[in-house]
Formats: sequence, structure tokens, C-alpha cells
Amino acid sequence: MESILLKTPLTFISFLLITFLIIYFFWPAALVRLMRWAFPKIIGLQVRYAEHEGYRFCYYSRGKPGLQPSILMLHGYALDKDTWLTNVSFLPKNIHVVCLDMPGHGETTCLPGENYTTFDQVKRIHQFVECTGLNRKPFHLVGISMGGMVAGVYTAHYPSEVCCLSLLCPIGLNYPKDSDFMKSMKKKRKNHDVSLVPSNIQEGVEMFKLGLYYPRMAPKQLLKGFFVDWLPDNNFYRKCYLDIFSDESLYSLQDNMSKIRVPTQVIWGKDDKVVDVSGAEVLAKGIHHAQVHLLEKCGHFQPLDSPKKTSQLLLDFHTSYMKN
Ligand SMILES: *[C@@H]1O[C@H](CO)[C@@H](O)[C@H](O)[C@H]1NC(C)=O
Ligand SMILES: *[C@@H]1O[C@H](CO)[C@@H](O)[C@H](O)[C@H]1NC(C)=O
Ligand SMILES: CC(=O)N[C@H]1CO[C@H](CO)[C@@H](O)[C@@H]1O
Repeated sequence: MESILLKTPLTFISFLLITFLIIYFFWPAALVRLMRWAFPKIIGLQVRYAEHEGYRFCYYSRGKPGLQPSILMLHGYALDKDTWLTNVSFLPKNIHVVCLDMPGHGETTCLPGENYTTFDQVKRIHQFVECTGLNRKPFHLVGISMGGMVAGVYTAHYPSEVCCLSLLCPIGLNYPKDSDFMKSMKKKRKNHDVSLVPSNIQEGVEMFKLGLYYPRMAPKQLLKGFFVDWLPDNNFYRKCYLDIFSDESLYSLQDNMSKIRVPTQVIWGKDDKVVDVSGAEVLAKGIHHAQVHLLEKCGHFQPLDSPKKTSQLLLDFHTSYMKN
């Protein structure tokens, strides 16, 4: 009797473990889908949709608009609202947080023929803000990388809607020093060469690792699983890439930054290999009263490399704005 009792849970646990290992090694995309489905629920995020003239925006939302400004978070190129999962759990639940899938990304509509220059994206984000009523009160706008460029230009165009701005390693600047990635991108973009956009899982995994300070720590199977779902949208990612690095967009944040008058926070990883940290000086000089934070041992994907530090800085900035 005793031995059966002992055995049954053990058998069950081994069964679970073996199932997990089989899925992990042979069907990582399923595991990634499961994680991406379950995790937001665990930290209390709801998936929501908003429609504007047949165009559908998808976003995570937590909390309700209240006394404190809402936070709108814009992710980077080729990722989606899940970018923020590691951090949002760290923000207090009484703050209304919205993490949007950028135009064409994630579950937001991806229309053939749509353009993704900075200003095209700014206009789309504005439609989202209008149709959800987020701009009933000025909000705290946060953007990383491509989302940072869009957030900065958004603030320049709609200054009354944004009460404070957090820019995390944004693109769209003329960097005093270019990263190797940016150098080769600038060389190639003139010829519409999209070879930097991954065309298979291996290239995808390599590109992702370029963004991390500890690339070896990234679970390779999970990255593979992620890119299984990513690759079918490859044509969209190429189009978006050409647009955000077009002549029109390449320096769009640089050209608009002097119009940003709201309190601004700049956060950059010192070990960013995608967008060089020298961009932080450009913003410090170009934006009135910008406060700059440089993170040690942190690459381009700050929410993965330094989730704690990044969310703490966002929160401190948010609350310091409240006190003023
Ligand atoms: C996208 O840009 C092209 C070239 O500038 C333009 O001809 C086209 O109308 C634009 N498409 C949309 C949907 O705005
Ligand atoms: C932002 O910069 C672009 C050039 O990149 C310029 O065409 C546009 O007018 C600027 N927008 C604002 C609001 O200044
Ligand atoms: C999921 C996840 O990584 N959440 C992290 C968010 O940031 C806090 C900061 O300490 C971590 O404790 C959480 O683990």
C-alpha cells in the first residue's frame, strides 16, 4: 500500500516531466504560446481590443484610469506587447497600464499596403488613444527602441496629451557613435537590402541575442519557439524595417526632440549593441530637463536584462511627476 502511494505521485511527476521535455525539445512553439497565453493572466493583465474604422488595435490593460496618469507603453520593432510582461508585474496595480501592440505587430491589424514611417505610426497611435479615450487626461508615455522614437515624435506632435515621457534606448537619432549593427544597417538601407531582417529561425535567434547582455542565458528552445510564429510575418517585418529606417524616419526623433517640453526620462543600457548608448547624450542636450539613467550590465532589451531596475526607474519617475 505504502509503496503504491509513493509510486503514484512519482509516476505522475515523471510523466509531467517527460511531457514537458518532449514539448520543450520538439515543439517549443507550443510552449511559448502557452506561456504567452497564461503569463499575462497570472499578473492580472487583460487582453482588450479597440476598433477604429475597421482597424483593430490589440492591447493589454490593467487597472482603471484614476487620479494618477495612465501609462501607455510602446514596444520595439518586431516584438509585441509581451515585451513589457517582465516589468508590468512590478508596477503597482492601482496604476492604469496599457501595453499596445504597435501597428502591424502582434494582434493589431496588419494591412497590406500600410506604411510604417514614424509619422504613419504616430497617426495610428493617436487613433488608438482617441478611440479608447486615453487622452481624456494627459498620460505617461513610455517607448522602447522603435516605440521610443514613435513616443518622442508623438509627444512633439500632441504635447497636450502627454504629461511625462520615458524613452528607453530609442532609434531615430544621429548617434555620435554607431553600433556595428547600425553601421551595417545604414550601409544596406540605401539599396533596400533587408538581409538584416531574419529569414530563418537561426538568424532570428542570433538577432535576438544581439539585444541581450547575457545572450548565453537566453533559453534557445524558447527563442526558437518564438521565431516559429514570427517568420510567417516576415514580409511585414521587412516593409516595417525599410520604413523606420527610410530617409523620412531615420532621424525623426532627432528632428523633433526640441519640441518635447514635458518632463522626460531617458534610460539606456551601457552595453547596448543594437543602438549605441551615445544617443543618451543627444537626448540630454536636445530635450529640456531630460534626466538620464545609464544601466550597468544591460543591453538593448532592458525589460529582459534589467526588469527590476527599469521598472523601478519608470515608477520613480511616474511618482515624482505626481508630486510636482
Ligand atoms: C504608402 O506610401 C506610398 C509611397 O509613399 C504611398 O503611395 C501609399 O499611398 C501609402 N499607403 C498608405 C496606405 O498610406
Ligand atoms: C518631425 O521631423 C520630421 C523630419 O524627420 C519633420 O518632417 C516633421 O515636420 C517633424 N514634426 C514635427 C512635429 O516637428
Ligand atoms: C515576470 C518577471 O520577471 N517579473 C519581474 C518584474 O520585476 C520584478 C522586480 O523585482 C521581479 O521581481 C519580477 O520577477
